Amino acid sequence: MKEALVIGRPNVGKTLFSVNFAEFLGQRRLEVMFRPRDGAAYTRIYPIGQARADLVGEEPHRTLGLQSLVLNVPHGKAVRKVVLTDSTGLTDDVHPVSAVRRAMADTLRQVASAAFIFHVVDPVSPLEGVDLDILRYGLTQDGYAVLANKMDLPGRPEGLAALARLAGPAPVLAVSASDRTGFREVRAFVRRRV
Ligand SMILES: Nc1nc2c(ncn2[C@@H]2O[C@H](COP(=O)(O)OP(=O)(O)OP(=O)(O)O)[C@@H](O)[C@H]2O)c(=O)[nH]1
Ligand SMILES: [Mg+2]
Repeated sequence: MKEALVIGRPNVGKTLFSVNFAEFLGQRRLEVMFRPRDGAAYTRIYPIGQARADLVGEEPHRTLGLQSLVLNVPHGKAVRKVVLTDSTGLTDDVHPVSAVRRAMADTLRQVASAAFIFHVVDPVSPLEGVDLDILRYGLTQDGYAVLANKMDLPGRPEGLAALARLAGPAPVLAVSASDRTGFREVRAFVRRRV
């Protein structure tokens, strides 16, 4: 199965996007595989609302390890399965908590094997630091797209043009993980490449 890695800074909406995009593709419950570094992988099954309540958070670094679920992507009359892997947010500074540092290393390790990279950003501020590093790598990959998230909030649509200029020729998809703006475009992006 091809893997789509959801990557970006903490708190930009990676997890809310992952859960709501799975729901958008028809999932009513989620089987989430947690892949801790120091232990065996394990799976939990969530009704979709419970996944949002348990996995999404207002504090940065709510996600502390790789979390995978299977997406059903329509492809003609068939369905193709893609593993969507949500990850720990990346920061520029060395984080004081070792569990966070290790989880960030897991995120980076996953980059090389991903067929798709969804680089989630909050366009309220210009890209810098680690976001530019991800972008530079992404520009070498066909399955790379920037998801400019939180479009439902003030200030985001205004940042879009500058972001598209900076990221070009990589696609920049304007989305709201919260109200599902742009999800059809994300689905079309995946569908063309599965
Ligand atoms: N209004 C709005 N809020 C959003 C959107 N996406 C995420 N949020 C909120 O932003 C906060 C962070 O969302 P998460 O999905 O947990 O962010 P994350 O990138 O997974 O964060 P970490 O796991 O900590 O790296 C939560 O309070 C979400 O409800 C969006 O598109 N619109
Ligand atoms: Mg998260």
